[in-house]
Amino acid sequence: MTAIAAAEVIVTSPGRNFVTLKVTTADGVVGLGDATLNGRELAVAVYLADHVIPLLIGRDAMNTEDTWQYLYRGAYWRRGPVTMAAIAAVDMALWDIKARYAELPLYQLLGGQSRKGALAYGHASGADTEQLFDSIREHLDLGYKAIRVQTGIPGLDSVYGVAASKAGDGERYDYEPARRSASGRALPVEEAWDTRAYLRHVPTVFEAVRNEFGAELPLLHDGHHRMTPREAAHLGKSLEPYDLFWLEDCTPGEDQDALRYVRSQTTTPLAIGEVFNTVYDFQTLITERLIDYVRAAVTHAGGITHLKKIADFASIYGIKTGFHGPTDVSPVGQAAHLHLDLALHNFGIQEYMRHSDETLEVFRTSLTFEDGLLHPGEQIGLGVTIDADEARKHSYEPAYLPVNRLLDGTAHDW
Ligand code: EZ4
Ligand code: CO
Repeated sequence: MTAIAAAEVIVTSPGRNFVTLKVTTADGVVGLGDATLNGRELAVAVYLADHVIPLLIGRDAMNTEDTWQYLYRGAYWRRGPVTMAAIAAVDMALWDIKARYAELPLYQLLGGQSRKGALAYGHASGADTEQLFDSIREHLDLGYKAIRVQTGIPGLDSVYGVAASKAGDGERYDYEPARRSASGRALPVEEAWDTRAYLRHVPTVFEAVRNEFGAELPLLHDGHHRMTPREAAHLGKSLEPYDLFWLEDCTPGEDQDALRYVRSQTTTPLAIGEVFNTVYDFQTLITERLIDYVRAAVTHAGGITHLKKIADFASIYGIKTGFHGPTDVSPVGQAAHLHLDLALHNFGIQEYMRHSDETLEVFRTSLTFEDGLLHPGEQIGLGVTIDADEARKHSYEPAYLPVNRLLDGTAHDW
C-alpha cells in the first residue's frame, strides 16, 4: 500500500489565479492536481481543504478509480463545477503519483504515444479586420497550424474573445477574461451584447480571412453559448462557405436538445462542453451524434479518470476530442490534457494559450510547442513541478468573469 501522508491546497496568482492540490505519499512522492475554477477559485480551495483532504489521508494513492468513485458517490450531492473540480484535482495528483512510481511519463499509462504531438489551435482576435489579420499572422509566425478567430462587432465596445491589449510575451495579445478592479473591490465587468449585429458581421469576417489566408488553414470560432437554436442554425449555415474546423458552444450549455435543431440545419462541425462536468452532460449529444467534438476540461470534468471515460464513450460514435485549454487551466491541467491527447485514438485538436512567463516561473512544465504540435515531454508523471517560494510571492486577488446584457439591459449569457 502506498499511503497518502499529506495533502495541501496552494492558491497562487502569478498574473491570474490558480488553485493547485499537492498530494504527498508516505515515501515522499509528490503529485499535483489543478483545481482552478475561474472566478470561483476559493470555493474549490475550501471544498478540498475542509471536505476532501481529511478523507485522503491514509488512503492508497494507487487506487485512482476507487478514490474517484468514493469522492463522487460519497458526496451524495453529485456533479457541479466545484465538486467536480475538487475531484479532478485529487484524480490528477494520484495519476501523477502513479506515473512517478512507475517512472514513466503519464501518457505511457494511458495507452502510449498514438501521434507525434497534439495539434494545437491558438486564439487570434481583433477589434477590426486589420488587427485580426495582424493577430493571425503573429499566430502563424509562432507556428500555429490552426487558429480560432474572434472579432469585434461594429456598435459593441467589448466582445468575448477579443484581446484588449498587447502583452508582448510570446502570446503577444493578452487575453484573460476574468478581470480585477483597480479599486480593490472586484465587481464583474458588464458587457453589452447584440446577437443580430453579431450574426450579420461574423460571416463577413470569415470571408475576409479566407480571402487573405486561403482555403487550407483550419479556422475555429467560439459562439460562447449566446445563441438560440434558430440563431445558431443560421450562423452555422452562413459559415458553411468558409469551411470551419468547428463552431463552438453555439447554444447554452444546459440544453442538449437545442443542438438537435442546429445539427439538422447545418453541416458546420459542432463542438461543445467546456462548462460540462460529467459524461451525462454529453449523453444525448454523443448517442444521437449531435456534435463532432467534446470540449470538456480535465479540471471541470472530474480529472483524467472521468475525461478518459468521456473520450472513450465519444470514440464509439466517431466523435473526437478538443479539450478546453485557456490560461485558466493551469500548466498542471494542461499537462493532463496533453498526456491524454498523445494517447487517445480519437484525439481531435487541443486549445492552447501560452501561459505568461510569471505563471511559468511558478509552474515548471516540460511541455513543448513545435511546428504547431504540443507534446507533454518525457519527464515522469505529469511533467510539472510547482515552485512553492515563487507561488508564495503571488497572493490571491479576487477577479470575476464578465456578465453580459442586451442593449436594453436584459441579462444574457456571457
Ligand atoms: O471563456 O476559460 O474556448 N475558450 C473559452 C474560454 C472561457 C474561459 C472562462 O474562464 O471559451 O476563453
Ligand atoms: Co469556449
